[in-house]
Amino acid sequence: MPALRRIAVSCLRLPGEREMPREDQLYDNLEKTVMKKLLVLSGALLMAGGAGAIETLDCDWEGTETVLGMFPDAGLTATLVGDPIHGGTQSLELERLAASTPQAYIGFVWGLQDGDVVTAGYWRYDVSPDAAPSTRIWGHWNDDLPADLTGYNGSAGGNSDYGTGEGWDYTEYTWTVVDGHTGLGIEARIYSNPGDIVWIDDLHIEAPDGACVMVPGQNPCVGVQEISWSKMKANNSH
Ligand SMILES: [Ca+2]
Repeated sequence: MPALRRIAVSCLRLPGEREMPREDQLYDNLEKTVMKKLLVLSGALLMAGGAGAIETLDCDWEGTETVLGMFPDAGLTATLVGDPIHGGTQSLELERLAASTPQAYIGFVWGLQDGDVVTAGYWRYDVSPDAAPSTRIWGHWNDDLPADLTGYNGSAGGNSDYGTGEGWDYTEYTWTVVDGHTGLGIEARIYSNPGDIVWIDDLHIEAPDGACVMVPGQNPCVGVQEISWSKMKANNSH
């Protein structure tokens, strides 16, 4: 039990008591070598952790922006209201106008690659258990982001749960990027009939470090917001 013996000797020896015996010196050197290797290993693990880091962006609808777009055009109305609210003083009210399921675009993430993981969720207010109105979080691929907010490269799936219908509940979904897609559009869908109204609040998005995330009123990717807004307006005008 050399390690135990080493510790015992170390604890018993007083400073300046005597020269360290040769055997103890060997153990001491070995200890230092092991510690150095552990430090290098932990540094490597930290760097690996850094590569897997995430960035987050939230939208609480406390400003003036509502949604980033929609499908189909004029398929819904999006309004900031003071009741009901999950947090702050405003939430987003979505009213379904279209017969086919309208999708409010509430977030965009781009700069993605295969294997990347994006998680998004929001609070929804629903007081009709097992019946419409309801909202679900869904996603679609848009590989033309950020230039074209209306781009569509297929459904990315979403959370099929309609919620409990007993007030506020949090719904979320995690997408894993496949098939070379580079951008994801995050939607709030409204079910099931024209005139149905739902409320959502406190959107939270988690994306891989280095990806760009955009929500209503916020686009930290410098210089992109104006291009995107003007492009969206151009697309919505025809
Ligand atoms: Ca709010």
